[in-house]
Amino acid sequence: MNEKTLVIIKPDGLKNCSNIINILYNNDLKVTKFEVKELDKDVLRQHYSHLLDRPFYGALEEYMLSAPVAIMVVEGDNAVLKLRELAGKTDSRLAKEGTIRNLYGTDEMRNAIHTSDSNESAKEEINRFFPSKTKKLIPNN
Ligand code: IDP
Ligand code: MG
Repeated sequence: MNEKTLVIIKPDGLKNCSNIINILYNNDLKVTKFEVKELDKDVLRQHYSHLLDRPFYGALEEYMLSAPVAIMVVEGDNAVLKLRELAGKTDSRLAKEGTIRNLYGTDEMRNAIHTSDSNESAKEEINRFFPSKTKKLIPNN
């Protein structure tokens, strides 16, 4: 089934962005939206709301705001799960050989890439980072 997922090439991954995109295309996935920008504290707090009370959140925030990131919508058959597999385990040192985190990450925090963990979070994350124009026109009430 064709799916969309949200990928963030993290600050430490950006220098390998073209290699990472090659991996996606070699796995029958394509990039349909792409933006390079610096994140801010507010959007990061939303994105990592499940980690706010963890002791490492401060370090994670510092890392994620340390340099620009590339935010992408990636599409293809089974894209959500495929990306999780291509990314590898959260801790880059434990990620399988050939996965993006194994190739380009360093440890449990600096792991080169974020990918949505379900279809539901993919939808939420895509809306967060690429809000649709029509949505913006609807006034708050
Ligand atoms: P995921 O990115 O594999 O889905 P999550 O548990 O959702 O993993 O964590 C989000 C991000 O927070 C990770 O990708 C990593 O950058 C960071 N992180 C997770 N666990 C730790 C930790 O124990 N120490 C430092 N950073 C962590
Ligand atoms: Mg996660």
